[in-house]
Amino acid sequence: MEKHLIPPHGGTLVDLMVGPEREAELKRESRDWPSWDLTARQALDLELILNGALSPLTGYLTRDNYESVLDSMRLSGGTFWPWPIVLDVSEPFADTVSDSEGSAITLRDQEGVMLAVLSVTDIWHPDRDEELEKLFGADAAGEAAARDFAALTHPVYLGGKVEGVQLPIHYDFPELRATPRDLRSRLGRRGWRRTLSFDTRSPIHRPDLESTRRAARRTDTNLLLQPTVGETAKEDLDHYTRIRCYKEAATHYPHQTTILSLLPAPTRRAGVRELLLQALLRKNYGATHFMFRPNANLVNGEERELTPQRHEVERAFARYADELAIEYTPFEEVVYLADRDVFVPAEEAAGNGRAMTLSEHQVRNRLHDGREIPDWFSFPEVVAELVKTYPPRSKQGFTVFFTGLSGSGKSTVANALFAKLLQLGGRPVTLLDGDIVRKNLSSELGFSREHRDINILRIGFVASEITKNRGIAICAPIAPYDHTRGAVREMIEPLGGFVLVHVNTPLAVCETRDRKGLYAKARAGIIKEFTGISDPYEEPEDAELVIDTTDLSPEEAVHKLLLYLSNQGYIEANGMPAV
Ligand code: PPS
Repeated sequence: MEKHLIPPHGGTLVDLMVGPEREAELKRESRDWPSWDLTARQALDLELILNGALSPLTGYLTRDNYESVLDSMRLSGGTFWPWPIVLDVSEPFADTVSDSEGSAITLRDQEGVMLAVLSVTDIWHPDRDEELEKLFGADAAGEAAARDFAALTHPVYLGGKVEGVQLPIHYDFPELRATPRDLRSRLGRRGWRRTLSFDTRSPIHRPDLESTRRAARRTDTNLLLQPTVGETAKEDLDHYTRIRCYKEAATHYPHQTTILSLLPAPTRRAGVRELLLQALLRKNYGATHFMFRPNANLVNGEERELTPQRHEVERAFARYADELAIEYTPFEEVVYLADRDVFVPAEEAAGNGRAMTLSEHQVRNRLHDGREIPDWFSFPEVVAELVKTYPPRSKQGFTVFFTGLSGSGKSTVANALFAKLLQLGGRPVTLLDGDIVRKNLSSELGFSREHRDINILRIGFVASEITKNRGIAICAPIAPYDHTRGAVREMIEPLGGFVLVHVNTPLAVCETRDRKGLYAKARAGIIKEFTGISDPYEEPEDAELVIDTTDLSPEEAVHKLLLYLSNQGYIEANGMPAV
């Protein structure tokens, strides 16, 4: 161990990976043990336990340690420890584990690969209300985070020592995933005695580069860009894009002054306690200083600060300064002064009307609308990565979802739209017509409410995959139920566009057309549960477009649709065919 580096928490860097002999023994013995498949969040915790990032823990907290941590942020032996690391499991699983001495379980990843063995010494039901209050506090932000945490956490806790067989596998960016041991030896080789670990959940743009370089100068440290890449919230940038952005941004720091290394940790939005834990993790990786970029998230369309107030953080870090040993370094926001082409601390620029900055949300909006990200704000390579992930609407995927009675003209208009969109070119187009789907994807289904729902959700799933991958899906089932159409909308909207088209040709017209002779059969009672005759059709109230084909030709209907898509930015207006 490099002597001049900061000592790990508790004095020794734990390594829980076993040698080949013990591994073979554990694999043999584990055949009769219950297996727990770790959730993504649990796999992150386990990785940090196994690789020593959670030193001095040698497994999951026992019950007395858990209670002590909850009450006083200390392990029962007195070591400072802010957050309870326990394994949460379901009731039925807990029933299969006996709490007698020596009962062991196998911990596996989602694919069933054996990662570790837990020798269970404690099994208990936590008092959830008490736990949430102590961990998350009582303010509104804490409350929302606590709800999410509770929803993701199983009701029974297990504690005991862990032996590692295999570190969780990451196929992406392995070169950026140093263990605490690896990173410490790297810092040692470079002779870095003072290292500032910087955490951020958003991409690094020019102001962040400026802030971090200033902070490193202020604290006389070298810079470790150590973003947390664990699970992400729904509204976050996916971690592949984030990491590609970090790699690009890292090249803009002066050579040899900065290291980029990922921290595979879950994010619980749990305020000060979580930040204290984050600091300990980073200390175990060899950092002497810890800085994070305050995190704002969109809550009901408004940007809301999620990290606790600066004075609260400072107070907590000051209180435990000796035991933490790693120092807290506040993040100083900078703003851009265009007339001088410089960044200055936001405080210095107070009152200067020309000071410029962009929030994460504003960046996202600009990308969404296909507007430019200015050069003063970011690096071209980082912007290029973001544009790949947040293409403007004209390059996003979308779904046009027709709904309406049998014979209303859905299929005809859908087919005409299909042809026009192919003629326009640029994106792959898939037509999921009701009949085609029922012949292939849903061939075993009938027309009960349950079967219709399964059918529509299948169509929705396929359309969502197409939309996600930037294609165009055109669906044309009857889809008679509002609730199910809503579920499809929810599936697709986060991935691209969703346009619900109600083809509301009146029943009488559909029945008169009766191309397939089905209405006659339905009236005669030969076909049961026929939509509009003996089965309900719930008219949509949320359709983006309503068309009635009684007096509208397919060409006219398609023109209406193309106009809508072009106004919304999904297709380029100049490609619009003339009527
Ligand atoms: S649903 O409700 O969305 O699952 O229906 P969908 O998959 O679009 O299938 C509708 C086509 O199936 C034929 N058909 C029936 N429709 C409604 N009710 C009953 N009971 C029924 N039995 C058969 C009918 O031809 C529909 O085709 P379209 O193209 O809509 O006329």
